[in-house]
Amino acid sequence: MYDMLTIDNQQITILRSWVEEASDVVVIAHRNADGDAVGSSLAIWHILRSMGKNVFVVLPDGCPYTYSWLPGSESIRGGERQQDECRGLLLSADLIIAVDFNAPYRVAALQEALSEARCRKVLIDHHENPAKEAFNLLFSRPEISSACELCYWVALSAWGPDAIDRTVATCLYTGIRTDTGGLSYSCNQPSLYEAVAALVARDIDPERLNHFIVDNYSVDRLMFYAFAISQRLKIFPEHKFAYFYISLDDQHRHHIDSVDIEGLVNYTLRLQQVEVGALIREEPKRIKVSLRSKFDFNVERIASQFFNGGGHIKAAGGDCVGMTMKEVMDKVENVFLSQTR
Ligand SMILES: [Mn+2]
Repeated sequence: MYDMLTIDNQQITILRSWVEEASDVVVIAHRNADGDAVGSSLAIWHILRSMGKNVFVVLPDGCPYTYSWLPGSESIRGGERQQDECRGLLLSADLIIAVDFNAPYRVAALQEALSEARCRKVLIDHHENPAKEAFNLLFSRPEISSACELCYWVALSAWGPDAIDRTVATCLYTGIRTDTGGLSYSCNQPSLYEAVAALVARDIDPERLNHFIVDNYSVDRLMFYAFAISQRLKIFPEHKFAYFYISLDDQHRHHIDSVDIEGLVNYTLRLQQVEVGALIREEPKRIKVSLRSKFDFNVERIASQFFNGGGHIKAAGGDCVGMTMKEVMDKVENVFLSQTR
């Protein structure tokens, strides 16, 4: 027997009719887009385009170069230079579909336009604690691996298997692959493997895709990781905790940008003694804190309680504004060295 993911039928009926009635649709995902954000927004874009919709993907800071090989990525709007265009698209849309984020603040500079837009807004997401008041229809499933997996089940329920062609499957597989670290976390639900099997059956060549998704480091990025691991990692074995701290200067000296730092935090969990890891990263206007955990420690709670953020039980993040790197390091140490596990 297959373990399909059940999606509420009434909600699917509403989604189908709203899409049918709309002609201009905007699909939007969070700032610092990752594979799941790019994959899920492009998948929805391809599906709606096939239906003849006038549809745009808007990402607050554009498509990260690491996913510029995904089909349709060249059409993505976003970034500093296209901000006015993105605002205009949001404000004049008939329907907005938000994927892979749970609250308007996660689209940064586009938050106001997203909130001000008067059209119907649909959320398809897997983060904890969605801002229910900001959306008219919510497919919110925190137990699901990725927005891409959820989009698969929603699209299958709404438009049937034919809506998911090889191109859509490529986008969806990419997000599932990245958000589960290659099926190594958020991977306890049988429905995940059903979705992956169905996508692989669309002839997507996962081996080849994995090279694009994973084996894409620049030399600078690899050398930066070597530097970070040898010079910017603090380990507290007695507290089962470790963290990286990366300044803007570190980033400039190694010629890397924020996309290149994604994933560094996961190296903390590679340590046998470590059960919770963090990455503190300086950005021009804030200091970002990313958190990861093994087993049952809830970093989502820590992110929302101490760092104005949120996310998932085992992967979450937030930030500190108006604090120095040293102050954030002290705060992180205070928070985690006092937690019992
Ligand atoms: Mn995601």
